[in-house]
Amino acid sequence: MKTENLPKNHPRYRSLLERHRLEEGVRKGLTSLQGLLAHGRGEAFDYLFGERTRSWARKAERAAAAELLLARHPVLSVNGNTAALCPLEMIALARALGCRLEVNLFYGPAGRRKKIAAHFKELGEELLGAKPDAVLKGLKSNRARVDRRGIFKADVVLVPLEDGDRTEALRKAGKKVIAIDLNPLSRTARKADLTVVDHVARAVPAITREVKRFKLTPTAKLRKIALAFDNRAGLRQAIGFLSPKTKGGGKA
Ligand code: PTJ
Repeated sequence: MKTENLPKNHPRYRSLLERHRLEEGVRKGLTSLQGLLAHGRGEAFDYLFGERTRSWARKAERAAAAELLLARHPVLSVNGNTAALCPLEMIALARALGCRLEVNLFYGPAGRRKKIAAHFKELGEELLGAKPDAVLKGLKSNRARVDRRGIFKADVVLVPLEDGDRTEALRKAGKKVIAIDLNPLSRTARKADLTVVDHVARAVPAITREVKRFKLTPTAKLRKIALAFDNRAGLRQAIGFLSPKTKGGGKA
């Protein structure tokens, strides 16, 4: 079915549209098949959260904006799912911050990085990472291959829909990691410095709005906001929200 033929009055229109975008992403060689499975898991969490940005996520998005504005060299990482779901939103955030986007993938084939870079170029943005020229230590996957001008040099990296290994490697390399992950129990969520437990398509524009709102905010105030943020408390809140629903079902 074409995007324009999706029934706009369908109660699950948003979800249909996203699935359609990802399907298109796979067809264009941007998104991996595994990305579809990962999205399914994310959707299940989002369903339980009522498909809206909850209070813990709003706080995390505010703190993420402060961290990104305080950073010397922030970089936003792009994978196959974000390339299909919210490329314009990722570009808008990079422009609000005046920083670069870098494609970084877990799954092959090698040509997918170039396809994602070409997709962003069509949308008016040059991505880093199509021709990686540096290696992030401690990682065996494709994700180790980074750009010297981007993730390699970054002090703060935004990693939407991530696997825990890279989060750990980035932290070991002395970088601050901001993750966007709907699963508050995931290794990424627990390993990141700051975790936004929200749908990436809502989280990225929310962070952009906060960045714009903070543009004239003094550095000292931004530091205060970033320091006051308690990642563990946010994760506990998200897990607690799920607990009555998951524990209530009788004997396992
Ligand atoms: O394009 P690649 O090769 O870099 O691969 C990207 C995926 C996402 C396939 C890869 O990184 C992967 O396998 O990730 P995981 O380990 O499945 O983790 C993805 C996490 O993102 C899971 O915890 C999901 O719950 C979560 N997630 C999925 N969809 C969304 C999401 N979080 C926020 N917004 C979503 N839309």
